[in-house]
Amino acid sequence: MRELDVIVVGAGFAGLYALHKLRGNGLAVHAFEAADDVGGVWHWNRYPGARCDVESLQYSYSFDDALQQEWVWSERYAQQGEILAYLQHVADRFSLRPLISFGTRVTSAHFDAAVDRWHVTTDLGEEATARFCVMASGSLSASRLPEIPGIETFAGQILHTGTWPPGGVDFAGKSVAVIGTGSSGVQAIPQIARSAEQLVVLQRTPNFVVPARNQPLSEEKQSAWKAAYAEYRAQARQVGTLYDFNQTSAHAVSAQAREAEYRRRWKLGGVNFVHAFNDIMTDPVANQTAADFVHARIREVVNDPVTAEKLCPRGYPLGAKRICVGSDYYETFNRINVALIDLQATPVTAIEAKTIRTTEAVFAVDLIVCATGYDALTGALAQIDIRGRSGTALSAKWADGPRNYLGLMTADFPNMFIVTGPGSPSVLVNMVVGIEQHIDWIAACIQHLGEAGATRIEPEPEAEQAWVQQVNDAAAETLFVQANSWYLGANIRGKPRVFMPFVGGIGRYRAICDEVAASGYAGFQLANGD
Ligand code: N01
Repeated sequence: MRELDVIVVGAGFAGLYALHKLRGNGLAVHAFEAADDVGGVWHWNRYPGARCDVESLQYSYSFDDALQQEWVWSERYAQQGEILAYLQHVADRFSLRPLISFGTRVTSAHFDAAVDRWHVTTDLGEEATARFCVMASGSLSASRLPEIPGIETFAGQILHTGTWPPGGVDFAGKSVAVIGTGSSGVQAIPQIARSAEQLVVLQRTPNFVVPARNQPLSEEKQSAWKAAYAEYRAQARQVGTLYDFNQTSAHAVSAQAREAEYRRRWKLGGVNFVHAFNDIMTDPVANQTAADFVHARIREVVNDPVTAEKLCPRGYPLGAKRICVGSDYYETFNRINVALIDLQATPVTAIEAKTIRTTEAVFAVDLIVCATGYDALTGALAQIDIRGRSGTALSAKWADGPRNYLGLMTADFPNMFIVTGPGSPSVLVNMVVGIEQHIDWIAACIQHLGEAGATRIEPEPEAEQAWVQQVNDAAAETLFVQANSWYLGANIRGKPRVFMPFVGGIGRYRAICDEVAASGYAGFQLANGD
């Protein structure tokens, strides 16, 4: 049995940095990773078109200046393969592979209060114990297949974008159905349409899709950015991703000026569009001006007016479901080999052998691609039998929502840290910035415990309660809560409806976490079990 200081679950962006940082602090650390290589979501999400929608120069580690200076990105938004190559490079450059058991899924983690240690088991029957557990198991890593009548009897191949086969898929000559039009579907649909014979897109809810305007990254842009990296990274620590944040209200300018600003951002491409005015995510009327602008662009691009109307999102604010960034997304619906089915108007009634039947039509299909998303933020943890000090399962404790303090820890589960999980800015900010902030905080916390002679740290229930309230209050001030999104757990039947990420921003969140640490870990109980 391995006897460690820290067990890390997962070897994606978070797990790799945790290994590097904690080993650097002199700790015996080891990671278990279900995949056969590093990469996390960038290992699994190999679907055609998969790329990041945060710019490459920002979606990368900042902890090592030589790394950020030497690594060369080829495009404005890196493709999955390039991000995976980057993470493989990081694993090799910092000699992290010997610290990882690949092809090994953690199945249980139980806290033994008699000795203040976590006891972990894996699907290969391995056992390990450690003083601390760092859950770097991903926010969007537990994929989910849709509940559609008869899908289990489909005679063709069923794929999920989040568990794509490593060898790729040949769509030539095939009739393909894509279910789901979130970020993954929006990226995959144009690519699949180019190679498949026929593509039918089954859309339940249209999303707002802004153009990516991806392009090769010029040497000049890359050099200029790298020369100013110190300054840019410092800014990113306060805002997550550097966008052009307009501090003006959408109401403060004329209709023409508003339109001009939306047009300017639409032309530049990317998530920057959402920051055109400072009240888009808080004021429904301001939000509607942005939504109207997108509707007009959809009608402009899509030739068939009926299809265009089906693609126009309605009934929820722009940005309240994660905005999608696409390349040729709306244009794809002008292709003669692509059909769009509005599942709200004409739901699927049956899937039989190799056909999909809706209330209106029947489609012959060889292959179904499910771009149907994830059990977000809590799903990966729920797959592990995690039991705390009192023996209670984490899933039982979180039955009414993921109660936690600072998103980092949860009462009754001492010495277990959660990286970019519920209660932290997590998926609302640049994930790499959020990950580095969390790992740095965790590393400093573990060091502090050593210096203080404490063997255990755990949130106080009152601090946890207050933090959950603060996270809820922050969300309630925004339009985020007005959509049936995975942020709220609305995509999973029976999941409690709680807005999970902290919307207050990474700068404010970082300040709160730093203040807690500086005050001797206010809101936490530190104890020595000797
Ligand atoms: O998943 P999603 P995703 N029948 O949950 C539909 C990140 N990401 O994998 O909205 C029919 O967003 C569902 O419909 P509805 C990013 O944070 C980033 O696309 O529930 N349809 C929805 O359309 C993103 O937000 C990048 O009505 C069903 C879709 O499936 C997150 O991952 C790329 C259905 C699921 O969309 C998740 O994105 C990819 C059913 N039974 C992902 N069940 C980039 O960086 C679900 N749907 C660019």
